[in-house]
Amino acid sequence: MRGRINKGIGGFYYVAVDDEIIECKARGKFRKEHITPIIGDEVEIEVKNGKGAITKIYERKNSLIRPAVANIDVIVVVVASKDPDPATFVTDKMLVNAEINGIPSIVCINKSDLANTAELYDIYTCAGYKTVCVSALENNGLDELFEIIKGKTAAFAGVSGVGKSTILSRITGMELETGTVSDKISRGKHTTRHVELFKMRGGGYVLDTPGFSSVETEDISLQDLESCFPEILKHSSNCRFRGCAHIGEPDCAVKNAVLEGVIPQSRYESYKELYEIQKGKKIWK
Ligand SMILES: Nc1nc2c(ncn2[C@@H]2O[C@H](COP(=O)(O)OP(=O)(O)OP(=O)(O)O)[C@@H](O)[C@H]2O)c(=O)[nH]1
Ligand SMILES: [Mg+2]
Ligand SMILES: [Zn+2]
Repeated sequence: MRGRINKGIGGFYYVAVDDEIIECKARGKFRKEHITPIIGDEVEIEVKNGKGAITKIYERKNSLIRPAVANIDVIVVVVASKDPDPATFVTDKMLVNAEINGIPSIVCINKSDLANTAELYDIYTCAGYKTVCVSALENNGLDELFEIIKGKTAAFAGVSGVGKSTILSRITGMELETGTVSDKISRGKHTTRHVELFKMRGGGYVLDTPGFSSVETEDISLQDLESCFPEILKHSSNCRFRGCAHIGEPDCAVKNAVLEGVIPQSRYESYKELYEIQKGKKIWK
């Protein structure tokens, strides 16, 4: 039987076959081959004596490491206008990881009821990302978001407390566990503990993921880093030097665009910080 992994807990995988969920273990051969099934995987399963086993993982269209998800059509990077304050560097790192893996992404600014969203909206539309402003609390803007993701497999990512599970509860009509931001901070824990895939009404899937406070970017060469920032890539062909890193070179079209406000300052800061991080990795390798 062919199915799709919905969630994994304590060594068990829950595989959806049509509308049935079957608890499965992964065959030992996967461990030997260092392959770990992940949520979103298309798999072949066998049921014997009431026990399910994953026997095959179909080739992944794509995958991400954090959150660990596979076969994604779009990543929705959620950021809150307030409570918690917008974490632009983490948001940018998530967008970079999506770019590295060739997965389209959009930005969803939640909690539009708490603070003005215009600045964030400008940053991410200038960067070239489709951006939607919503308030899960007041049920605002969710139709527009739904129109973008319907029929697709959409993974929701973003730091803890931005409201991923609240948005997904609205969209799926299910009651996902949510928790207040002050509670998350006082207990030092995020609410959603596991990645879980849900079917949407009218077709498509959404994946809820645990919010991390920090995200590592995957390895990428310094030359390729600019291609993970669509707005930087767009201007880089006008730099005086080929292979310009847009850090200290003269006549840099990217830095000029930052000065003119065409490239958002916070995006350029993220680029520079990632450039330094990747450069550091190279030295120690
Ligand atoms: N004011 C306001 N609060 C919201 C909104 N959306 C979510 N919240 C609140 O924000 C808090 C965090 O929401 P969650 O849905 O648990 O956040 P999460 O991103 O899933 O967090 P983790 O599972 O820990 O990663 C809850 O108290 C929600 O009620 C919104 O649009 N406006
Ligand atoms: Mg959650
Ligand atoms: Zn340059």
